[in-house]
Amino acid sequence: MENMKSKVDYSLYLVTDSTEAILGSRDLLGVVEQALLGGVTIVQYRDKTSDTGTLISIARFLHSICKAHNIPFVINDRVDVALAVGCEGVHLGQDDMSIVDARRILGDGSIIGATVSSIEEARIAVERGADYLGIGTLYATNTKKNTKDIIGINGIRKILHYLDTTSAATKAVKTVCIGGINASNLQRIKYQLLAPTPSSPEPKTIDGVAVVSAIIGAPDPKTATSHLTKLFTTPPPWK
Ligand code: TZP
Ligand code: MG
Repeated sequence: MENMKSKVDYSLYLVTDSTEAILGSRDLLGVVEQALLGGVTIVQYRDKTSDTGTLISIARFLHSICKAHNIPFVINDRVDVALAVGCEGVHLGQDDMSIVDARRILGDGSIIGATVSSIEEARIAVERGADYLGIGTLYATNTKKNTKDIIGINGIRKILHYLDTTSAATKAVKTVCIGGINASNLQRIKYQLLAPTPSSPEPKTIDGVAVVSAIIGAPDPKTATSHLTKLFTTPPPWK
C-alpha cells in the first residue's frame, strides 16, 4: 500500500459535485465514468448534502468504477465513510478531523490530503503527515462560494517555494492547486506557477491541478478531460 501511494499520479485530479448547478440532471456515476475514460488520474467524491447512508452507497459505486480503471479514489471530509468503503483515502479541510487522527484510523497505506491556503497551514499539514496538499483557492469560483482564502498565483507560488526550500518532507509532499481552473486558463496557470523569476528561480513543480466544474459541468466530460490532460502535460516553452 505504501508503495501504491508513492505511485499516485496527481496530474488531473477530479473533485466531484452533485449539485444541480454543476451536475444538472445527469448521473454522477456516468459523468465520472466518462472522466475516467478521458484520463483523470485521481478522483475525490465531494458531497456536502447527502446523508451518511447515501454517501456510502454512492462512494461504493464510485470506488468500484475507479478501481476498474486503476485510479485512486478518496472521500472529502468523511474518514468514517472512507473506512466503511475501504477506498484509498480522504481529503481533509482545515475544519475536518485532524490528519493525525485520520492517520490513526486509516493507517499508513491510505492517502491523506489536506487543503492549505498559507505557508503555515502547509507546514503543519506536512508535519502531520499529509501525502498531498490541495493548495488554494487559486481563483474565486461559483463551485465553492465560501472560500475564505483566494490566494492567486502568487500565493500558490509562495507555498511551492516554501515547500521546495525547507526540508526533505516538504520537498516530498505532492501538490495540486484548485479553484477556478478550466481549459481556457490551465496552461497559463501552469506557466505562471512554474516560470522562473528573480525571487524564485526554480519553483517546485506542481504535481497536478484539481477541477470540479471544468469536468463535472462539461457538456462532454470525456472530451473535456482529455483536453485538460493535454493542456497540463504540454511542456512549457522554456523547457
Ligand atoms: N476547494 C477550493 S476551490 C474548490 C474547492 C473544492 C472548488 C473548485 O471548483 P471549480 O469548479 O474547479 O472552480
Ligand atoms: Mg472538508
